[in-house]
Amino acid sequence: MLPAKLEEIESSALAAIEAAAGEEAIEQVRVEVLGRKGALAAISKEMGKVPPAERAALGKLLNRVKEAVEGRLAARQEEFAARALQARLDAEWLDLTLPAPGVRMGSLHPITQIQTEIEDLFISMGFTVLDGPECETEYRNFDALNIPPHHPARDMQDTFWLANGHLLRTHTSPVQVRGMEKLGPPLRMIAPGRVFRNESVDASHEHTFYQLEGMMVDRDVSVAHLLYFMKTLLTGIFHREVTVRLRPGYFPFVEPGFELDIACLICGGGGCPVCKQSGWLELLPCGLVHPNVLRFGGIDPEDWNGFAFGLGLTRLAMMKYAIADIRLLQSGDLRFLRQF
Ligand code: FA5
Repeated sequence: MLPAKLEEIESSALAAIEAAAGEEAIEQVRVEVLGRKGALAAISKEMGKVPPAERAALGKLLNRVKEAVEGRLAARQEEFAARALQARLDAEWLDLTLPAPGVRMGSLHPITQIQTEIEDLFISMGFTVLDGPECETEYRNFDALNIPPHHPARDMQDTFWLANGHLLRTHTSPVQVRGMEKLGPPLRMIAPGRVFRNESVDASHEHTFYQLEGMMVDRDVSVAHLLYFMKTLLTGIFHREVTVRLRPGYFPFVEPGFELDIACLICGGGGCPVCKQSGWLELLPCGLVHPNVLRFGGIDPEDWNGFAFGLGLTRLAMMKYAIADIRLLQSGDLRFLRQF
C-alpha cells in the first residue's frame, strides 16, 4: 500500500511542479512533499510498521521519489531564476549605439545677468556694492527714510509685517541707511536685492521683485550728476538710445524727487498690458537725498549732500529682454529660462 502511495505522491508532485507559475508555487510543493511535516516525512514515519523484508525496497523507492522530486524542483527553480534574470536584463537594456543626449549647460537667471552688468558698470565708476537683510526694522525701512509712523507715504508700499514687529523690506532704500551708518561720507554705493509688497499680481506687478538702490553722497552733488549717472546706467544696459522722460515724483526721502520713465520697449510706446496702455513704464525713481535722511544716517547736511535712486530691476530685465509678463521671471519654467 505504501509503494502505491509513494507513486501517487511522486506523480502528483511532478504534475504540481510542472504546473507551477512561479517560485512561490514551487516552494509550496517543496514544503508539502519534502518538508519536515511533508508527505514523504509521513511515509518515513510509517516505515516502522512495514515488515522488515519489505523495508529495504520501500526505503529505496522513497529515496528515488525524493530524488526525482528534488531534481525537478531544482530544474524548475533554475528556469524561473533564468527567466527573472532575462526580464531584468531586458528592462535594463541599453542601446550603446544610440547618440548621447548631450550635456545641457545651465545659465544665469536674466535678473542675475542684468544685476551683474549693472554692478560691473557702477564698480567701474567707484561705487561699492552693499547687501542688506530682507527682514528689516521698521526704523530703517521707514523712520530713517523720513517716513515717521502715521505718515501717509507708508501706504504707498503695502507692507508684510512680521510677528516680531519687523517687516519684509518694501524697497532697497533701507540699505542707504546701512551704507551711511557703515561707510560715512563721501559715499558711492549700490545695493541690489529682493523686496516684498502685499500687492495683487498682474503683468507688471509682483509681490516679490528686485530693486537696485544707488546712493552718492559728496560735496555739491547736483541734479546734473544724478542725470549723468542715470543716463550712463541706461546706455550701459540697453547699448542704444532709449527714450526716457523725467517728471516730478514724491518720495519723502528725496527733495526734489523725480520719476524717470522709459518708453515701453515691449510695444514701442503704442500701449500694451505691461505699460497699462500708457506707452511708458515707471523704472527709475530718484532725487536728491533729503537732509533729514542724511541726519538719520549720521551725516551733516550742512557739509554733504547727495542723490539716490531705486531702480526696478525686475522691470528693467523685462524691458531689456522684451518679457511681456513679469510672472514668467519667477515661474521656474525651464522653457522660459533656457532662452537666456
Ligand atoms: C521705491 O521703492 C523707492 N524706494 C525708490 C527710490 C529710491 C526713490 C531712492 C528715490 C530715491 P517705488 O515704489 O516707485 O519706489 O518702486 C521703485 C521701482 O520698483 C518702480 O519704479 C518699479 O520699477 C519697481 N516696482 C514697484 N512696484 C513693483 C511691483 N509690484 N512689481 C515689480 N516692480 C515694481
